[in-house]
Amino acid sequence: MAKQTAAYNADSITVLEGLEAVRRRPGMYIGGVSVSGLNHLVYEIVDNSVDEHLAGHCRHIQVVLERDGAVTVRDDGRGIPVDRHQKGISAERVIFTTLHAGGKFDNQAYKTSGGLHGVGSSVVNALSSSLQVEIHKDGWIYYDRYERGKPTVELKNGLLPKKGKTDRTGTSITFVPDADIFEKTQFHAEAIKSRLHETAYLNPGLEISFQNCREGEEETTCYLEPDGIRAYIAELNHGKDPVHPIISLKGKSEQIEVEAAFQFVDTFEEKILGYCNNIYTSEGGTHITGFKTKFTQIINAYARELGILKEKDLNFTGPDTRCGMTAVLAVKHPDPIFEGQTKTKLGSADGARAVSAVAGEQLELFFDKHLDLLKKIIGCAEKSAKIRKAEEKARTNLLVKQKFSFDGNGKLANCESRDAEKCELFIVEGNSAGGSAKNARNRKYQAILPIRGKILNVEKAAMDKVLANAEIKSMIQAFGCGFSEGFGNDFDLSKLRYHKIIIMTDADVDGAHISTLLLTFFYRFMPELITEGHVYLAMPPLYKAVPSRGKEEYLYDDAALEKYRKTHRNFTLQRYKGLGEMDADQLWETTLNPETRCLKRVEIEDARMADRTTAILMGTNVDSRREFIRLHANEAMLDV
Ligand code: TSJ
Repeated sequence: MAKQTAAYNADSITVLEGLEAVRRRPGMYIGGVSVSGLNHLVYEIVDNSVDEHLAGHCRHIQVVLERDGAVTVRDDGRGIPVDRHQKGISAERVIFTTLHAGGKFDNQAYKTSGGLHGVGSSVVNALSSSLQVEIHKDGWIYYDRYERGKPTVELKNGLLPKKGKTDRTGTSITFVPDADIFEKTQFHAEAIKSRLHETAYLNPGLEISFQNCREGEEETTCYLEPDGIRAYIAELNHGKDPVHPIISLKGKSEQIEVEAAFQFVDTFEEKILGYCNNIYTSEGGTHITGFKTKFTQIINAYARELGILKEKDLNFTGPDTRCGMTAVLAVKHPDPIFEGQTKTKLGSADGARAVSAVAGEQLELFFDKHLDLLKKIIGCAEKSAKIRKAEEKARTNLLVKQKFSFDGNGKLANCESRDAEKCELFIVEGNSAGGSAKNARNRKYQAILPIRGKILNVEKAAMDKVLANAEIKSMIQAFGCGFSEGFGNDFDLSKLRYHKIIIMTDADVDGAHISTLLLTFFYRFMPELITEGHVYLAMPPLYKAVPSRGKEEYLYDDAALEKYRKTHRNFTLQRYKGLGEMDADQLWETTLNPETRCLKRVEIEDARMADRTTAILMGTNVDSRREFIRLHANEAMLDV
């Protein structure tokens, strides 16, 4: 009998067709085949162990990046059921070969506990060149193995083979991502660590260890956060000036468990992270709105009661009351509905009622006892309202000006087309390069906005300074979609006039710095621009190689130069120091022409990590920046 025959009954044929569909269109199941999709495989598997923890049976999860490129996830839970399932084969087989609910197009992700387990594990199996399972259960060690989703182990009587005795219980999965599917198969260790830490914050009492065994990266880290989301707030506010000690609350209403922690810091930012059943709800949802509405209501009520708001005064706005707030809101819902483009928006209406009820009751109890603290928080709202009013004035002036001069201050060389989808805006460092770009471009679809030297670092500047900055004003005007920060949200992506915004700077340290400043500005004021994939970096060539015979060639990085050296002997090399050194034809061919140029799209894999890194690198705290640079110095490429 052939080795795999046991797996092929009528059921498993449809099963394998299902997994084949995953392999044909992996993006539909894991979002994409770049590094973030790759990391997603790990999260899918870890989530199963977290479910086992939520069911009350698992205290320790271990994640190991193996030296050979595999990853192992191990837990000390009850072990995946191995008994014969109704289809006559081991339940474990069913879990790894059946497409479960929880795909991108299902209404709900998964239930808190006792519900669906193994969600996504068949997807991981389909996308792995090999996947091994080891289950410790009932005194035995069971094992199974798959290649590209197909079992390679023969069942005996429909049951898994045993490979020895054990005195513990648990599940261990080791898999190798399929190089035929993924662009790269190297997991992003920092992103995985960040995600594991987040999981530890959300599950106090769960210990998650991370081990990197890859050559040159060896490390072991352990995440255990008994203080839960309070400790999470402490991390999020690390390096900032807190206005008061962290406040947290907890309760249950309509079967929904609600937990929240928050702390105001001396910034103008509002940062509220929402979770439902351990899933980060990046698109927000009812739990967030319930919390916000209640919080604003309570602050206004107290402010009136204390006479801080007089009869003639208007209420604080919602954003006023949250100015400087960092909050984490975690709910456990028995049967949540997820909505939105990426199914990361909590839609369940009872979510708002439950959070509002729990937060309302608990906050009143707390503030009644801690008036000093309450006054500090109202102080933040007062400060915000004052700046908002000044702001509104500045904004009206800006909008009036914008109406009368469509193209801003005249530096923008706009394109002829108004078809935003086809239009591109190049933000070019320096007037001289800007001039060449204006001559070189395709006037129909390519607009050029030259900016002078270093723009303002928005991470360090106050709002009114940011809005007064000429470079920033001309960008806001050129994009056409407003901006969002602090007070009110005027940003409207549908008004964006260019679907590609391309940063074009010299390939040197100053150029990199200018790119960073621009990205910081976009990230803080128009994050959708980045998350929706509209921001690009132009890649001007570093060298031009002219061989004694044959065609000249542009080389875009040092790796390309190395390769060129191997295949060519006699050639002269021209190193481009700046965009200004290229004539219009060269600029067109290397950087502007959509047929021949090279662009990098800016992506954010982990918004939480990006946010922290932005604060560290561009903010005012010098010590944490120095520490970050010390830790990451060996990853940097130096310009010499
Ligand atoms: F999904 C998976 F297969 F990929 C996977 C599952 C991966 C890993 C690393 C762990 C797990 C997993 C599953 N850990 N623990 C469990 N537990 C169960 O599946 C389980 C055990 C016992 C019972 C029971 O009712 O006795 C029920 C379940 C769902």
